[in-house]
Amino acid sequence: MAGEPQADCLFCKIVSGDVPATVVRETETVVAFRDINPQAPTHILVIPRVHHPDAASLAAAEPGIAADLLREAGEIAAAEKIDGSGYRIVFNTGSGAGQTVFHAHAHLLGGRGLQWPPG
Ligand code: D5M
Repeated sequence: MAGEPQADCLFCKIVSGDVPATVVRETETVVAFRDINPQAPTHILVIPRVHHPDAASLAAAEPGIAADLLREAGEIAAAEKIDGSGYRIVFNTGSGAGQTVFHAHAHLLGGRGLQWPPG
């Protein structure tokens, strides 16, 4: 069922604690942890506890949690002190855009210059 934990989902396992992660923030609705393959000095993934395959699906099903996720990303950016120089929030959606984990997640990237357009 939509939102329920999926046995084969890596990020559901991080939410449950079955897979370890370097968690930087947890709330009732979201968990944030450092990306295992960082693309910037600060690279944090912010995910909902509930399972939805991508950000748009999450927003359609649970808009309040999608808003929580964005607000927490901004608060983490401030806590990591990357808000002054600027940061990026990225939702890769679909394998053609580089999505490899099909549990909604925001990449929070900062701490270096960020090019536009992204690759
Ligand atoms: O982003 C999926 C991201 O998930 C990618 O940047 C690597 C990261 N990843 C994969 N496994 C882990 C673990 N175990 N801990 C932390 N980060 C992880 P996507 O947009 O789907 O390509």
